[in-house]
Amino acid sequence: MKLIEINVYKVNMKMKNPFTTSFGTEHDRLFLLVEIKDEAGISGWGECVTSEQPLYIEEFTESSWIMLNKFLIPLIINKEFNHPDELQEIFSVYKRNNLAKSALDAALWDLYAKSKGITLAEALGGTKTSIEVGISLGIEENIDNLLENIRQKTEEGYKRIKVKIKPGKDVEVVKIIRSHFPDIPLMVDANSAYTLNDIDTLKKLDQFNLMMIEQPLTAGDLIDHAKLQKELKTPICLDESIHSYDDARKAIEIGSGRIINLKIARVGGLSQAKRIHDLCEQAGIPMWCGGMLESGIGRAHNIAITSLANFTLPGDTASSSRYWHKDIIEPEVVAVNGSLELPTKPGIGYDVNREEVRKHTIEVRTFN
Ligand code: OSB
Ligand code: MG
Repeated sequence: MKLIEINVYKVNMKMKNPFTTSFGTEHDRLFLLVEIKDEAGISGWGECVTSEQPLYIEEFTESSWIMLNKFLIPLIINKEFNHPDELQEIFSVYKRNNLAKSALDAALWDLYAKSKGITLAEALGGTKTSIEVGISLGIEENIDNLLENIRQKTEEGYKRIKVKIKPGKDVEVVKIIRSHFPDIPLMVDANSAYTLNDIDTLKKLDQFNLMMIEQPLTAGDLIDHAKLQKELKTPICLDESIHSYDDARKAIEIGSGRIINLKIARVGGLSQAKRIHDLCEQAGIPMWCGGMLESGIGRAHNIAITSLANFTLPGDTASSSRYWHKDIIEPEVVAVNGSLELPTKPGIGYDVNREEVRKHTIEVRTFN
């Protein structure tokens, strides 16, 4: 594959409903898409899942725009590649910026699978033909709204409900949820909002039979997470803490958690995601694929990686209609009764609706 053209699209899409976490509220998604074309005229697509502000991670849409245009794309434009894994060494000259790197990695994986005539899932070594899907619900000011959301999503068949918590909106909220829904598969996500000083509050969550507590402490706090896990019965699931294979290896070694939420972008792309998958499989660490409020393009990559065997827990790959009035892929992603069929067409397996992409695009950069 010779990468003869790369387009970067800055896109703004209005979300159907605002989404609130311990770090803030998102109303719109301002993110990037990358399209890589080879000499055969095939296009591979990837999504840079940044937000406008660096609240979840240090990268943000404008920083990734610069990272891609000024540093990463010049390293690969007009170069020949046999396999997407080859990007790893080339990109390693620049530190971190995993979300930007991942967008190119994902696009090259799509291009690679399309040029081989196989699905992205097959290219990655995935074996499942359908996957189980959970849903992530934001913090609500009004508890009745949250209860109503949970009721609806449970009725739609989602296989796991995740609710966001933060200090002051935790134990009482979960207690009320459990009093209405004693048996649903339920978990919470703190997005790094606590410290070890909150250990008594976090311990109180043990009584609610939660599947896991996601990322209670700050990213990088592997040692404190290990201390906390020793005090909790509920498994800790790591999200923000895992940026690389070595983070996962160290977390597993010292017992920082018992589950990993793998986000392709956060670890720098599919090549790394696959390595971490294999490590977790060997270590007996269950995993699931987390979401970043993606458009259909990012979601398609999430669906493909979830076809690997060790994604044993339901992921965040909910239906397109949960996020968007109209998605930018065709067909849209539809979970039926909490399950999704893997697409069967080559590459990401969904067509990019260029007209919809155009409607949301505010700036494009073309390299050739
Ligand atoms: O922590 O998993 C998270 C969204 C944006 C940033 C971080 C997170 C999330 C979600 C939403 O939980 C998952 C989704 O439905 O895409
Ligand atoms: Mg999370």
